[in-house]
Amino acid sequence: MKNFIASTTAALTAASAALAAASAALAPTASAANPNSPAAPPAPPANPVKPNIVIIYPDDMGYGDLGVTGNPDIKTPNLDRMALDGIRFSNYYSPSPASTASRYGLLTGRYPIRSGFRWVLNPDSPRGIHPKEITLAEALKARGYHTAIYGKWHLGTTRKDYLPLQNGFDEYLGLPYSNDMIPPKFQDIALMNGNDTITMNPDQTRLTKLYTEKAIDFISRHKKDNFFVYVPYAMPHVPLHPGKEFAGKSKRGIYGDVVEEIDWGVGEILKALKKMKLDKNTIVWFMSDNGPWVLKGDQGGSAGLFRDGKGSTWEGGMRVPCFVYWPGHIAPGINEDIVAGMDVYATCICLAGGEVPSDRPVDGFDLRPYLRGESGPQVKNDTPFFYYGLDDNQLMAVRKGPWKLHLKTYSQLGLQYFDKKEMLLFDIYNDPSEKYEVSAEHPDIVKELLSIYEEQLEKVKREGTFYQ
Ligand SMILES: [Ca+2]
Repeated sequence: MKNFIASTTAALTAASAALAAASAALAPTASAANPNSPAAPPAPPANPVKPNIVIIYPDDMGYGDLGVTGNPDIKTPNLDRMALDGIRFSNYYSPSPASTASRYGLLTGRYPIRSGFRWVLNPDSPRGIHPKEITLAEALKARGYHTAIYGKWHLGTTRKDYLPLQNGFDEYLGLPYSNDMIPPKFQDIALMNGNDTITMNPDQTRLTKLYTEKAIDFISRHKKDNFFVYVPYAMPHVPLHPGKEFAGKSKRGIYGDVVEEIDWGVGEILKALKKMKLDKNTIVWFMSDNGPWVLKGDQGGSAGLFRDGKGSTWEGGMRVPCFVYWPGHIAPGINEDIVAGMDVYATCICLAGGEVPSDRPVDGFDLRPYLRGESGPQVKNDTPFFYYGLDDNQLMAVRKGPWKLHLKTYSQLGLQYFDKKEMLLFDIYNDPSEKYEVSAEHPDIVKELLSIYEEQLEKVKREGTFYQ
């Protein structure tokens, strides 16, 4: 298979200048907010139309990898503050337990089964994001936003059509797929600028800082206009390469070093927004693309109290940190309702004053009521969440309210839980760790969820993909 990137003329550009303009690491600071404060925040005003939008999307960060989500050793003061001063969605699901499919869900608002390609694209995979998809960047561009992505793309590389500039982004700089798809197992990896290659096999210790600085530079160039910046950091996906200011600093070893550097990057972006007086007109989202690579031992993250990790549709594969920050415009607190990456798509389009595409199935919901402090099943019409996994986006499980029914399971760790029993029911609110299998006690719930599962299989098959 022809590789578009490998065939692109290497055009060495001024990326090194961006690298050189490094700023000092933020010193860890105590959280400004008290999580136990009983005082109810004043009701925020209605969400104004057209805020700037920033989405920060690290790779393979687990639910349990941050101070605010219970990690005792990794210092994340900026993310902790963002979570406590913003909304923390404690029942947020990534669209998939794997990278490509997760990014597809985030950027199209659609379950990854609709993509027409497998869940993880290799550098030579013939398919990529279909030109008929309306990405979040395209939808926002149509509303007058300047758009940029700095980081991991992973939605196709073998045709120019698949790359970010042809999918709504004005600017791109980054590795176009996972940072472990490198020699000797894979061919050389490109650091791309737009459609061109800057260099091959870049020094990965510079990536987190580079992406952060590019994002801030883009914001500063568009501070008088609306902008959308998407920062899918390459890490903490292995191989782990902390910048030199962070290497060897964390108690949690090299994994902690890279997470602490990402925390620094988030802090720099928030600080820059404030300095440019854009913080009250910019909504910032932070989510991981999927659960941690627990099989990597101390080089992988922690899913906290959730079972298993990335690749699996156990909670550890898809329940990840999700914070949204927008001072003065959202009601800070914890929201326990079920939300997912596809909802971020719909919400951002609505915030921009646009309309979610109606000529295709879109699975995301507009979460603006949650941003205003509302909650409850009415916001999403009590819609079930579907867990798509394994290597061709199979429907594995369904959740509605507290109940989750697994029809198929897979373990990253190769473990066979519950004696290979096929249908497993859990009460996720009471049993978030999926320890107590209760299908025998609730045959009526099993029946209801099984029927929802079968309906979804049929519906999605009927609706098809742009590749059919
Ligand atoms: Ca990932």
